[in-house]
Amino acid sequence: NRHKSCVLWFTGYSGSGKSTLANELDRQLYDLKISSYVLDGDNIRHGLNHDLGFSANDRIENIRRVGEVAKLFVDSGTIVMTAFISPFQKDRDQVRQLFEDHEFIEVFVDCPFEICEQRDPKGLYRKARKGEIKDFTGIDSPYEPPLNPELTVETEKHSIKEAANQIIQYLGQIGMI
Ligand code: GGZ
Repeated sequence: NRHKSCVLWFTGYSGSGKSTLANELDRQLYDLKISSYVLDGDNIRHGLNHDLGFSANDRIENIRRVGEVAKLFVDSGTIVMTAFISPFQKDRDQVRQLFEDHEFIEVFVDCPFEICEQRDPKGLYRKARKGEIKDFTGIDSPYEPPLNPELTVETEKHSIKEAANQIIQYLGQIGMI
């Protein structure tokens, strides 16, 4: 299939559904015979960025490197999805600068903080509340919601399939796929 390439830059709290959504989209794009790839903590923080933690400076460097890697994927003709909290607007804006206007699609995975904390899929919020993890996003480390995202998906109100469909529809509308 002929398609352009871009980065879908997901941002949102831990537990908001970024990785789940990115992986669902990856599957749907595969069915459409479109080459895609997911960058997330599993393949980046355990490898390339294993030297980085969760201080503000380490998060800044994490996002900077992910942006550069995402650019390589876009250059290779892939639709790349990044699933990182990416809590700071300034850093997301700096990554945006690496791309052509149509290539960078900021997707706000919007889920109320209280719901993310209730979901607590990995028990990390509980640990953070007990003080066993520090600098936890939304507890003792800030999250800046996007000011002007291309897309917002509400994962409290919609299923992952519905949110993925919304994004596929958007990619169709802008002529990306
Ligand atoms: C936030 C943390 C922290 C702290 C470990 N704060 O739900 P998860 O587990 O899989 O997603 C979270 C992930 C966040 O890493 P990112 O690379 O996305 O963060 S950033 O973009 O801010 O650099 C969570 C886990 O790592 N985790 N400690 N202190 N999340």
